[in-house]
This record gives sequence, structure tokens and C-alpha cells, in this order.
Amino acid sequence: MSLPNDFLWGFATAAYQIEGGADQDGRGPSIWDTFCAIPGKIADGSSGAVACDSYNRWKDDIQLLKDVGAEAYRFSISWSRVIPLGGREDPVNEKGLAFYQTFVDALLDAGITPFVTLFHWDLPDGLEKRYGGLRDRNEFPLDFEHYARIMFAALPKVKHWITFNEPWCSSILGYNLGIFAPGRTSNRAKSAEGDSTREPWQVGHNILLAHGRAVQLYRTEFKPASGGGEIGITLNGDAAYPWDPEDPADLEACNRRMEFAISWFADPIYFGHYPASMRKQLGDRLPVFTEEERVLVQGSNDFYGMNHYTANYVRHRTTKPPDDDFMGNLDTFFEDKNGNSIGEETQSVWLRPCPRGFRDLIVLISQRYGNPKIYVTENGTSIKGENDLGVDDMVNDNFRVRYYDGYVRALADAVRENGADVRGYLAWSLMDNFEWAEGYETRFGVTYVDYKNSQKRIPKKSAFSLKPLFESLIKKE
Ligand code: PNW
Repeated sequence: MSLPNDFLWGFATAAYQIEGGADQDGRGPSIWDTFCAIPGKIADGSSGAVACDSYNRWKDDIQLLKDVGAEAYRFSISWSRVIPLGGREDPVNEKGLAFYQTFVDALLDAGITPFVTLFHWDLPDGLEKRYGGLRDRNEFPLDFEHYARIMFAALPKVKHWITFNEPWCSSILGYNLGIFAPGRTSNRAKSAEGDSTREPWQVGHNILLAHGRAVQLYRTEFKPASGGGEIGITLNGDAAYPWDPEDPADLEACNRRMEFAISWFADPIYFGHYPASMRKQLGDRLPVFTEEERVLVQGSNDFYGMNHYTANYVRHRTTKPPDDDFMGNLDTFFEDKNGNSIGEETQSVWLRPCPRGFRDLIVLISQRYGNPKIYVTENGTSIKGENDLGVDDMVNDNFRVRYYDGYVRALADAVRENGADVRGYLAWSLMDNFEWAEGYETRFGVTYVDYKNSQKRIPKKSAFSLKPLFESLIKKE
């Protein structure tokens, strides 16, 4: 037994990936609705317009959570369902708000602890059109704070708030590579607008400011009466190992890789400034915190939200980094110098299982940031070729069962052997869903969703594998 008695485990999803109901009850469009409508952006030409239809089938989702024994559920709010145009002067959609109130009450009635993400990438399109959305250093944080206030007030029983999901993805995939909404990039074959060398760093900065404002608001006006409520941000990051274990420059590059992905956001939150390696490479393209901004952002995590999926080998470069580099002047591989593979292939080109990387990264984060309370807010895998299987084979997802087994045990080792303070684990995902630019071809669910048959849900083997696993690891008292 290695996990504390009050350790919470369960599953995670996100609004645009599961809800559907895109035009129902007054919801406004988000940047993902707009992005999906551009031909060629989504692998199968799909969108989240229907997805798992959870807006109408949310009772099925709660039943599913109960059936598999989940103690917690992480979901996100669709901002444009609550404020269709998004801004602080714009009308609130009471029907949208009521949906989440009903849902949270039903979760609590079922004995399931809600973890609520305010922003999982689906910015109201109205704000993109009005002032460039995440690119506006003044307007965006103010509108986000207002939206957060509406949600904190509407859902007083929620005790676990996540401001932003994976700002790295919003910034880099949305404004450098242009493969996620709003699809901006310097690559003119992909987008008529965008500047990969500057916009991602500005967007990242503005997200930190918006996070800081929401946390300040929660702490002053809502936390005192919440009975133990807490708030934090969720960051994604991969484990990194040297491509050449003998080369100190590759070891240094591993550290840079982590700094450019995780410390970009975590250093300002825990230390009040960006990592030196980023300042050195990016110069004045990386914004500078004003004193007022620093005070807002520093110390703004009650917990560290950790999303983690995979590991890479990292090789340093000897050439000058191009201005659109976002990795820290290095290359990443799945094989090291000696041809050792980091893990088996999955359906996702960026993901190969490597459980020891999970333990190592939990330890690194714990050491760098003073042993913060950690919730793992996502971890999971796709399976190569899964979508081509018949249902009977698909629900027999032994590869995913093994993935969870390896990763959860690695987490337990980090707690028991290294003293990491991990308090919860949310598997990605409760069910197959809209996998962003991959559309529906890549499945991450522990539940099969039949998109051709009224989004019928059938739990896979992995759905039932977590309960016995956690029961064997969580202390009874
Ligand atoms: C996360 N990458 O996204 C998201 O939070 C989820 O919404 C998503 O469904 C899940 O992981 C699985 O992809 C990521 O390219 C998307 O490295 C892409 C990457 C990482 C995380």
C-alpha cells in the first residue's frame, strides 16, 4: 500500500470533445467550431458538433462512472455555452449554466467528486473575432476572470478548480504549428495570418495572467466559504532521456526540453519569472512580467495539475536555433543512439508508453517546485489500429490495461519511494471522443462509443481495471 487513504481516482473528459449540442439551448460557437469548418484541418473532416452527445446523454456518463467505481470526474465547461459571445459585457445563457449546475448536483448525488476545468481550448469565437482572443494581454484576462466568477458563483459545491488545460498546447499547437484552433502560424501554406516566432510566447503570457486573475478572485471571494476549495493549472509534459547517455550536452538538452514545456508556465507560478534558458534563446520575444503581473502570477497554484502521456530521447543541436523553434534547440526521438526504443507504437504519432518516465517526471517536478500537492489530471493511451477492429476486439483492450497498470504503479513508486505528494489520478479518457485534429479515428477511451449508433457506450476491459488496481495501492486508513 503506497497511496494515501484520501487519494482520489477517476476519469477525465473535455467539453468540446464529448458534449455535442453545438447549437442547442443558445450555445455560441467556439474557435474549435470555426477551425473544424476549414477543409483539411481535421483528419476525418469531422467536428465536435455531435461528438458523444453528452449534452443530452450526461446521465449515461454518470451511470458509467458509477459502474466502473470512479471516485472523481474531471470535465470542462464550454465557455460559449455559458456566455455565448464570451465577454464581460455579454449576456449570460441561463440554460447553459443550468446544464452544469444539474450535472454537478447529479455527480455529487452519485458520490463522485467533480474536478472542473474552466478552459480546455474552446475559446468563444466571439472573443477571437472581437480582439484576437488569447493574443490580447488586457482584454482576455479580464474576460476570463469574469467568466470564472460566473462559474465559481454558479457551482459553489465544486472544490477542485482547474483554470487552464495545457497552455503549451494552446500556445504552440494553436499559434506556432497552427494544427489546433485558431490555426495561426508563420507557415503561409497553412494560414494567411500568424507569427510563430512571437505569438505563442505572448499567448502563453496572457494565459498566465488570466490564470492569475481567476485564482486571485477565487481566493478572495469564494475560497473562504468553500469548505476547502482549491484551484490550480494543468500543465502537460513528457519525460526526457538523453539520446546519447554519455553526452552531457544531451543531458542539458533534456533539461531544456522540460523547461520549454513545463517550466515556461510553472517557473512564473512558483518562482515569479521565466526559465533562464528560455530568456537566453528567445530574448525579447518572450514577454517580461511587470511587477504587478509577477505578483499576480507568483504563488497562484493550490496544487499542480499534471497531464502526462509519454517520453522522448533528446539530442542537442549544435546550430543556431531558428526563430520559430519552441523546443529549446534540440531534436526528440523514440530511439536512442544505440537503437533502444522508448516504448511501443500507439495510434498517436507523439505517444509511446514508458512508465518509468512518469515516475522520473513526478520526481523532477516535485524537486523543482518544492514538493507541491499534485493531481494527475490526465494519463492514458491510444492503441495502434484500434479503430479498425470490430467491437468485440475493441473492448478487449489489453494494451490499455497494461498501460494503466504500468503508469499507476510508477506513480505509486514515486509516492512511496520518493515522497512525492500525489493526491489524485484522472485517466484520459472516460470514453472515446473527438481527438482534436485526429477527429474520431484515434480513440483514448476506456469506453467504446458507437458513433454510428446513437453514441452508444460500451465499457472496455480497461474501464474495469482501475478500481482493483487502486484498491490494491490505496491505504485503507
Ligand atoms: C491532451 N501532443 O492533449 C488533451 O488535454 C486532451 O484533450 C487530449 O484528448 C489528450 O491529451 C490526448 O491527446 C494533447 O501532441 C494533445 O504532444 C497533443 C499532445 C499532447 C497532449
